[in-house]
Amino acid sequence: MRKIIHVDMDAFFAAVEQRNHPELKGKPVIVGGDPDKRGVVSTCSYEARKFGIHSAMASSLARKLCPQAIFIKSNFSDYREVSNQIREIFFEYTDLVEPLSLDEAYLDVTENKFNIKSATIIAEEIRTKVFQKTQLTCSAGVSFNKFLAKVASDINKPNGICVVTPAEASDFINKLPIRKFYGVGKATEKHMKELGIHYGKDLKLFSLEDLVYHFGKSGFYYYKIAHGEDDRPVQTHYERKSLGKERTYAEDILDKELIESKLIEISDKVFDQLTARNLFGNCITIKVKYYNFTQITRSRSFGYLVSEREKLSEVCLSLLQDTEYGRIPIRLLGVSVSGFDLKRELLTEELPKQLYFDFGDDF
Ligand code: TTP
Ligand code: MG
Repeated sequence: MRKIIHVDMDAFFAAVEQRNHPELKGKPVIVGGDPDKRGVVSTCSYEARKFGIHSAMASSLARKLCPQAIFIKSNFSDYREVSNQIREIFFEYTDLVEPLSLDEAYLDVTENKFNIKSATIIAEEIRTKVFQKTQLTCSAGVSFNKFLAKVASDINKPNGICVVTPAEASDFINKLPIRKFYGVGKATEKHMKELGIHYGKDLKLFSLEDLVYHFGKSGFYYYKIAHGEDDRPVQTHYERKSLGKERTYAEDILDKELIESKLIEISDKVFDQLTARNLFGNCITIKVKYYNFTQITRSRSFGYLVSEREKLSEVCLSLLQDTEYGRIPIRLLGVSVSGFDLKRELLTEELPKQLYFDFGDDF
């Protein structure tokens, strides 16, 4: 059985800002978009969370909830520096490190460089070293698979640790509110609650067939995690699955031509980044968020890799035809390309297959 640790920094961007500007300590600090320019909150200090503020909330709403909050622009080079420091600490213990973002990673410490038997001891050592090195706190989850370790790291946040042993797993899952299950977002939570699923124990009552019936492919995942099963290894070489860009505009846009030109702008940026990475994909997705925050995605797949700038923008524009643009004001546009694993030989082959589907929220 594996020994997995999930480490996640506490209020990461905000904590770095409070460390770098001691006058901000103990205060509600919000990192992210300007409330006057329709930005969104990247994260906020725990002092700000007491007011109900959270990541991805409109900054203007955050300011309403807590007028005394201090807004700070993000400083990515500072966050990257800390991120590198904590990764160095992880690598002292194992090479099996899978970073999920700047502030979190999975570690497989089944075998480790100090031959320490207890993953809990390693997690505590890491937390101590992270604090000594960065003056920042983190939280850790320790368990025998990624799913449980990830959920556990959130349980005693901030500056906490939670260990879920094989013997405790079943009870732990029984009591877990379904929103805490990694991968269950707002929409799925609502759907589950309608089915009477509030805690892990309720999810366990559903058969695999039932869950697939209600949730499609994700049903397999929900079934497995409800039973504490997750055999995904800690992946050290993460392969990029998609590349995308999106833009939120200072003012909602209704004008059709303007929207089209904005979309081409994004499409060109994405194309530049793909070219820089020598990547081409066969699936193109656009995302449109309307003024009222409802959002849709439209996708198209090809039997070959799209390798031309004009083709990419042309497909984006044609996908746009299937949205309410020009009728409903738009606040955000996005373009993403995926499906990089088609063989290179297919680069120029023409149209053997065309699929069309709507991803709903899963951009
Ligand atoms: P999280 O680990 O999700 O959040 P956090 O570290 O701020 O707070 P905690 O873990 O204690 O709950 O994300 C890490 C950083 O990623 C966060 O500090 C800012 C950034 N981020 C965004 O920019 N936008 C987002 O929507 C989220 C969730 C995070
Ligand atoms: Mg965090």
